[in-house]
Amino acid sequence: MALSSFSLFVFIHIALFSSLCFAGDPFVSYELKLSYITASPLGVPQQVIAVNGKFPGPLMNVTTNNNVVVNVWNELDENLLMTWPGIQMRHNSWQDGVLGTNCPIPPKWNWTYQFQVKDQIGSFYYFPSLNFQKASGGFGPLIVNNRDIIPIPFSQPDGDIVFVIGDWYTRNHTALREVVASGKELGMPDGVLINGKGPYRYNSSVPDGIEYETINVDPGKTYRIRVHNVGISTSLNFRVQNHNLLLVETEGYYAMQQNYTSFDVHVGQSYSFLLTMDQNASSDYYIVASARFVNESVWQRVTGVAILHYSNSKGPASGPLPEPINDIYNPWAAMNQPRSIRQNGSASGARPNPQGSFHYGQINVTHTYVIQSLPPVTIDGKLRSTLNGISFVNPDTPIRLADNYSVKGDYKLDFPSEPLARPPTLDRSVINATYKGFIEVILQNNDTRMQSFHVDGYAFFVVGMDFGVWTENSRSQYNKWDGISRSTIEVYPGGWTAVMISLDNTGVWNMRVENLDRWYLGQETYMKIVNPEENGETEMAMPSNVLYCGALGYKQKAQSHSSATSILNGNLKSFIALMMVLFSSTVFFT
Ligand SMILES: *[C@@H]1O[C@H](CO)[C@@H](O)[C@H](O)[C@H]1NC(C)=O
Ligand SMILES: *[C@@H]1O[C@H](CO)[C@@H](O)[C@H](O)[C@H]1NC(C)=O
Ligand SMILES: *[C@@H]1O[C@H](CO)[C@@H](O)[C@H](O)[C@H]1NC(C)=O
Ligand SMILES: *[C@@H]1O[C@H](CO)[C@@H](O)[C@H](O)[C@H]1NC(C)=O
Ligand SMILES: *[C@@H]1O[C@H](CO)[C@@H](O)[C@H](O)[C@H]1NC(C)=O
Ligand SMILES: *[C@@H]1O[C@H](CO)[C@@H](O)[C@H](O)[C@H]1NC(C)=O
Ligand SMILES: *[C@@H]1O[C@H](CO)[C@@H](O)[C@H](O)[C@H]1NC(C)=O
Ligand SMILES: *[C@@H]1O[C@H](CO)[C@@H](O)[C@H](O)[C@H]1NC(C)=O
Ligand SMILES: *[C@@H]1O[C@H](CO)[C@@H](O)[C@H](O)[C@H]1NC(C)=O
Ligand SMILES: *[C@@H]1O[C@H](CO)[C@@H](O)[C@H](O)[C@H]1NC(C)=O
Ligand SMILES: *[C@@H]1O[C@H](CO)[C@@H](O)[C@H](O)[C@H]1NC(C)=O
Ligand SMILES: CC(=O)N[C@H]1CO[C@H](CO)[C@@H](O)[C@@H]1O
Repeated sequence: MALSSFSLFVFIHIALFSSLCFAGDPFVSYELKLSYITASPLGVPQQVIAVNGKFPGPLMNVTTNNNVVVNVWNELDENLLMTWPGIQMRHNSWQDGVLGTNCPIPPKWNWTYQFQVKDQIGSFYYFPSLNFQKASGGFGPLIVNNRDIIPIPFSQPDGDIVFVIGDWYTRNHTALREVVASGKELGMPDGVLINGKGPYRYNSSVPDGIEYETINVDPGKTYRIRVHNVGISTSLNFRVQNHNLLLVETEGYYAMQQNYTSFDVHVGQSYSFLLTMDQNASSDYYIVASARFVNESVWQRVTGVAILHYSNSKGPASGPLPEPINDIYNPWAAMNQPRSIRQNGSASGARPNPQGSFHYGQINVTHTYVIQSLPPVTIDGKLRSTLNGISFVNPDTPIRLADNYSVKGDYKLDFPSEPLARPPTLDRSVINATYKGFIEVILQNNDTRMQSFHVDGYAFFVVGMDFGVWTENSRSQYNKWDGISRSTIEVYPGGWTAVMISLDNTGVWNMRVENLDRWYLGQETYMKIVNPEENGETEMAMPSNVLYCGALGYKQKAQSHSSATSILNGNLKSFIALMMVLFSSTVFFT
């Protein structure tokens, strides 16, 4: 009793103190505990990573400009970092949760992230970024709602339904990462999960007794469905039998609304669609997420099936699954789908002004980067994957921490602007990007598989996509008017995608191939963006709870979890420290 009221007292003071930095926007708090559970999503018992005992993890449901405080507890037996792709963390890469920005949270420790979802709306997810853990779970959805005063470009839906989909193996993440590290391909997944559950038994090829997802709906209503591909490496075609998917949002930006009968969701991507219950409910309907851009007759088991159940349904779904668009052997036709996604420039985004008021097509490019993926190669006797011939090695000390304490030789600012004519190497090369620059990034996929490319801290404009090798002439086909903004984009094998990024967010930002097997082998780098002028638009200060590691590991104090007394002592110490800070800042400002 005394302890909890004391903790509350401390918490209020922390909130007060923090609000000095965060201009009065509301705080929302979450506790996320990551632990192992045994689950059998495909009928085979296996080790799964749960969040607060749930798989997938709970929804984080926040609103534009909220200050989000997330206390992450690592109850695993290995290091952990939680990352939030698409959340832009303005000037605050300290909270991004990847090895170049944060020291890992050791087993049995907790660490509190604090970030503002400044000027953002949309559908996102969180996941553990280290050690291939995402292959065992630890992920969950994150929604940033619009503020009440900001209109949305469609009628208020009758409900909100999240689909967390992804390929899945019955082997655990330690087994899978050993396969990848030993230089082998993972091979065909064992299935696709929808919200952590296996396929409905649509025919006898599906084993009996698997738990499947059922979505209950009412006839005539329209729901906003949010679809996230949290899988390892498989592109998925998502479709709902007899229903259209009206695309409305890609990773935080409103798209021109268009109907699709099925939609390709690549690894790491998020979309919102409106789904209208306009059928006669003669039966339930299948919801399908099936492997794409593979030999689908061989990969048949890599299919997730859930059930859409109208409250007036007259019986179970039966018969064959709805077909995906039959164009995989004509990839040019398949590429028409991502090319058809356009930004709705007249819709309000997170702010009342229209999303399209920033005319990116008229801004002069300050630098062009051509970033090429190649199939994995052997470097120093180990299989590694590369970008521009460099297989990234994470610095021992996170980059901005190393900068702050003048740690030498931690990383290099020499990531090349185009592929190098030299043998592939392992290196710590980071892009030296220019603050306020406007860059063009060409992603050239010379690997044999579909890849998703992701940038932390930013959304980029997707301006072009085609097959073959990009040349300067390719610019003539760029979309300079209504290219969609987003943070994760597919790059077709044997093709390229061009994006433009306005470098207005200081910090160190991860750029990676989201396909976990390739990322794990080094297909990533960082952009370092520093404002050379101290004009207030600089990075946020390092957080007071920053973890130290690498060359600065000696500075890290042990975290005590032994007894209530030591927690009380810890709180007492931080309370006194906070009072001192409050006191001194009061003195300073008055
Ligand atoms: C999420 O928050 C929004 C706005 O506060 C609310 O309307 C909605 O019901 C919440 N969703 C869930 C699933 O809690
Ligand atoms: C760990 O959790 C405790 C209890 O909620 C909290 O007081 C403490 O600040 C957390 N530690 C870190 C490093 O965030
Ligand atoms: C674009 O947004 C406007 C403003 O909210 C909306 O009225 C319009 O229907 C949207 N257009 C499309 C094609 O989505
Ligand atoms: C993970 O997989 C490995 C290899 O199959 C196995 O030895 C290990 O017991 C598994 N771990 C757990 C906790 O299931
Ligand atoms: C999308 O399809 C639905 C029927 O499922 C229809 O009512 C709606 O008008 C279509 N919208 C557009 C923009 O084509
Ligand atoms: C419901 O619609 C299906 C086609 O979508 C049709 O085959 C069936 O006859 C309809 N059933 C009723 C009861 O109207
Ligand atoms: C898909 O695999 C089957 C079985 O191995 C093979 O017969 C077929 O030719 C393959 N299709 C393509 C397009 O590669
Ligand atoms: C099960 O369904 C799949 C896809 O709809 C089909 O290819 C396969 O032949 C079916 N298998 C059986 C045993 O009916
Ligand atoms: C872009 O560059 C062109 C030619 O180099 C120049 O004339 C123009 O003023 C520049 N535009 C802007 C907005 O800086
Ligand atoms: C990084 O770029 C800045 C200019 O933007 C330049 O002053 C600095 O020397 C560069 N650093 C390195 C190591 O190339
Ligand atoms: C190091 O971090 C502290 C606290 O954030 C800050 O005051 C100081 O300016 C930083 N020093 C450098 C060299 O970045
Ligand atoms: C899959 C792919 O794009 N392969 C290409 C890689 O680049 C060489 C030449 O640079 C092409 O010949 C391959 O077709």
